[in-house]
Amino acid sequence: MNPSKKQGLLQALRAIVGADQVLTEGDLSAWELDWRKRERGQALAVVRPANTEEVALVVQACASADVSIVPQGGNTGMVVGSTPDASGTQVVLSLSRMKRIRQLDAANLTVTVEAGCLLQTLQEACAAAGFLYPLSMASEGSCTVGGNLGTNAGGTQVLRYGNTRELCLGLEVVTATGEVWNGLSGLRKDNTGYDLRHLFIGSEGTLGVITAATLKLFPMPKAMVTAYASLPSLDAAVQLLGLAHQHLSSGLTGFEVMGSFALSLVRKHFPQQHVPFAGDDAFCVVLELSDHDCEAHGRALLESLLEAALQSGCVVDAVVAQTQAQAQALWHIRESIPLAQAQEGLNIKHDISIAVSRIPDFVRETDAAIQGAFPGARMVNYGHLGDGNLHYNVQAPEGADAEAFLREQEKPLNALVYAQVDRFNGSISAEHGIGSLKREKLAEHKSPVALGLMRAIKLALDPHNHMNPGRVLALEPLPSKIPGA
Ligand code: FAD
Ligand code: 2HG
Ligand code: ZN
Repeated sequence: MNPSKKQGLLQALRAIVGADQVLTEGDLSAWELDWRKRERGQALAVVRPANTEEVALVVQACASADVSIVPQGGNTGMVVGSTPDASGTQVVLSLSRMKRIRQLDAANLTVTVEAGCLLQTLQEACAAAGFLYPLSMASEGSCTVGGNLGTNAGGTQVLRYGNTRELCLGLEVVTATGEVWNGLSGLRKDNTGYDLRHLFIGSEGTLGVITAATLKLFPMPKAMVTAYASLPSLDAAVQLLGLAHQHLSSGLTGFEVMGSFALSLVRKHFPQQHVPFAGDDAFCVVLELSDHDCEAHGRALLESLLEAALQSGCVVDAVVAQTQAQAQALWHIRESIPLAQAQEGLNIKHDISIAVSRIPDFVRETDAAIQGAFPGARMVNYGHLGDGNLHYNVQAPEGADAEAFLREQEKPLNALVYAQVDRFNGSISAEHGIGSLKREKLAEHKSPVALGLMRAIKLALDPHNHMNPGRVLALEPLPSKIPGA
């Protein structure tokens, strides 16, 4: 980029947000390096606006200078979508200063919040007012509402409350041309044409910048009871899930499965945690029941489920947390798996979804194929079984150079896994999105008609490809018309 043009843009950005909110020097790795340490980029600048008007002016200034923007929240994404490329020509637009909770409307059961608010801060504010904002995931202390919306994040409560898309009633967005669209109506019914919010949710910053959202709240359950069970197989976990639906109905708010190798990584890297059932059982499950009556009622329901499961043989052993601290410790085991994987070294992730009923066959077949083709590859299998969403991850063989393993084996290994996902009619991205890591895979696994429609939407909303270019879609060659038109 021509230096005087660059200086001109930096000057304009400083005038909009203040000189101290335009970062160009020092260690910018918090913004330039992705969470998984897969790629390090270089930003032209990190810009931190304070409000929606400033975001609009920043977008306008970048558009005039023909400079692209990478919206960023907590930078906890898993698919390299929130960091700049290595060109030094992209502006990282960090929403971290826009964290106000604008309004909690108790009668409407909604909260309107700015995009940079941390998920945990939102949960806590809602809880203090007696409401539940149910989105929950291990990154909640660092990820933001805008990032949750940008990726349509899932987490551990989806089987009862849905993913972020289902929790969102309205958005405020700065478009690629710098206009502000205020769609923060908070209405549960509004059939006035195309529902624009759904275009921006899950668009990973490629269509515009989400600056605020109106989200659904729920009454806070009287009690949440957590159990932890060990099981002989994944088939048994699916059987337990069926029993849990029958016994607990809509009270079932969490059902997470964890393979024994995934748990061994938690034991290895976080020895201070007590991980129950260290034996040979193949899988463990964390189950959560939310009860609107009382704790004793919830506990009795969960215990009767586990009794039935022990009798049927799908559960080998189980504990029910007796205190909130015990419940947290059990959840903490599950939530520590991504961190334990990171400690173990670079790894390959497959965030896939498959019909729950077909998951055991998928895993049996795919495990065998991987062991045949990549001897010693270590399967880190866990995830949101209640949603049919597995984190079917792979760690390099014990003692191997993980970087070399990824360099040489990631492509063929992904090809094997995603061919299996196709065979089982699944999805190659259940909750993390596409970013740049899965962009080529999307082109291989999505239908040409769907890809053509997605490109048409991108070009209509962001004709100059300024918004997070290179994420989700490759725009070359440009489609000449909507397929079938
Ligand atoms: P970022 O990483 O900053 O951005 C993610 C994407 O959204 C990027 O494409 C970015 O450009 C875009 N974006 C960010 N803000 C905006 C905005 N305001 N407007 C438009 N686009 C925007 N994910 C799950 O779904 N379920 C899980 O259970 C889960 N668990 C996790 C556990 C750990 C330990 C970690 C590290 C991550 C986990 N994630 C999970 C992934 C990640 O936390 C989520 O995707 C989260 O929603 C990202 O939020 P963020 O603020 O960090 O977004
Ligand atoms: C989780 O469910 C996250 O813990 C992260 O989605 C998954 O690290 C992963 O593969
Ligand atoms: Zn997950």
